[in-house]
Amino acid sequence: MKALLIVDLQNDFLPGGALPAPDGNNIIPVVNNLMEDFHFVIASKDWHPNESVHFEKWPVHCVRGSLGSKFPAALKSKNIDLVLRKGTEDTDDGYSAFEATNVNLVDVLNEREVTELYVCGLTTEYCVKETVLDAIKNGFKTFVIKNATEAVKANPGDEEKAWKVMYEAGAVIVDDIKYNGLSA
Ligand code: VGL
Ligand code: ZN
Repeated sequence: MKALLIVDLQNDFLPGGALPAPDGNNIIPVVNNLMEDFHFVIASKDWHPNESVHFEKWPVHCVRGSLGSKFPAALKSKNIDLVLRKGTEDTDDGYSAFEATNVNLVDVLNEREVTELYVCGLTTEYCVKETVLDAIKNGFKTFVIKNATEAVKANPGDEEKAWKVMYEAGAVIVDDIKYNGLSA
């Protein structure tokens, strides 16, 4: 069984938001299409308290319940089966979706007999990368859908490095799974 995991596709990571991936809007229609191909769709949300050590590194973003924390209106969010909340404490960054505090993601995936995890979303260098590395560590066959993933581009070179790190850790980078015959 395969599942789609959409990482942090939230207003604050899109143009006009507090910490935008400059080309983030490009992935919304791609993700809308992808969701049709999966029986189990999970989406993580960065869900920070008002004050957090995380905001020593980053502008204030994705404060729980704020407009910036919401899914963009253009995302067909009714197709999401499970929302994960992460970065919920003020103690650390909580980049990885496997650090969700409302559910134990490993348990959920095991219960649903998910063996193949397809990851996409925002942002390549941080939450997508950390989620992918944790997925591999936990033994899931992990794909990253490149044309449904965008970078925040905070530091030059980090985006390329993130793709390399994910690839070298064992992630399979796919471009558009519809055209690779993997979506059946
Ligand atoms: C993220 C920076 C800070 C992300 C979250 O979703 O990639 N990046 N918080
Ligand atoms: Zn954050």
